[in-house]
Amino acid sequence: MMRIQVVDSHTAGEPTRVVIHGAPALEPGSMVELRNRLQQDHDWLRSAVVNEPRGSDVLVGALLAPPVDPSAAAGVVFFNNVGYLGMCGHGMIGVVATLAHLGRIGPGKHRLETPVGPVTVTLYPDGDVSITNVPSYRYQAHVSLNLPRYGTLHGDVAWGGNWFFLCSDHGLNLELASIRELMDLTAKIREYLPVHGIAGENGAEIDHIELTGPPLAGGHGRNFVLCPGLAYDRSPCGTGTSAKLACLAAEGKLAPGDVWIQEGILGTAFHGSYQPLGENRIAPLIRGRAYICAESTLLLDPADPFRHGIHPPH
Ligand code: PYC
Repeated sequence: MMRIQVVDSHTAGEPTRVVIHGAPALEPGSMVELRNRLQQDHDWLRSAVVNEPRGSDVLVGALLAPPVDPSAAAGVVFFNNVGYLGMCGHGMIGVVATLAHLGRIGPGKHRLETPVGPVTVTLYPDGDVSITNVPSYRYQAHVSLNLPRYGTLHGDVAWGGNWFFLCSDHGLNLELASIRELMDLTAKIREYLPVHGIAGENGAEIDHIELTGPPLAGGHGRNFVLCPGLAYDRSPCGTGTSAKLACLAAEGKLAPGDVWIQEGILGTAFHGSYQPLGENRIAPLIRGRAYICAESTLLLDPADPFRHGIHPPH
């Protein structure tokens, strides 16, 4: 029987499962190298940890690894039901809460390495966590889409640690009652973009779709985010909030240091602000809170045909 120890948390409703023991030993390296090795040689770990029957499409996994720079608290590789994520905002808040729960870090500033660059985090004495995310930017503005049944829609392409298409003229209510329509439209946008050559910088695939709209719970804006494996983010999405901040900054709609309260589809919120970095880049600061909800041992029985998870078609 193979045993993998995990700690589960949720950040504003979105779950994170951190693998703390039992993963295959990987040769030390940068988080890009580790992610590539995991993907090439041990992708079963990703699927066993986050997919059914132990997980679900919505779960984001995180593997802790020794950092390249020994002064960093940890390295992290994030993954989901279909692959790997460069960065994950809610997941990073979950990782920090998990490291604190395990007694590996205390309140204060820490650095963590990710495949898309180092991230500085602050753990506050009350349990809140803020992340200074990787440099974020709007890459393209007001891109037109012509979607059958929906007509002409527009959106911005932005980087917030993952690639996002952010659309505000969708005409839908950003409420759970509209979840089927929200899923349908965002899945159609997701399909449309590569077919029509709409991509991030250097042709990068845009794998997160973010619908934005007015707040409903006292914040400044609300969003609905479709993730790469076609699950929707229950939280306001840390990298999606970073992409939104980059667009607000590019439009001159939010001044450096001013707070933007980003609601997600459940009505939970992240507090965002930014500092300009020049050349249209910003350093987003995202503040939120994760709650630890389980400490478990996953059992992988060699006789179990689903020990490496069920791979649904996506
Ligand atoms: O919080 O950045 C985020 C995120 C990405 C995918 C799911 N959550």
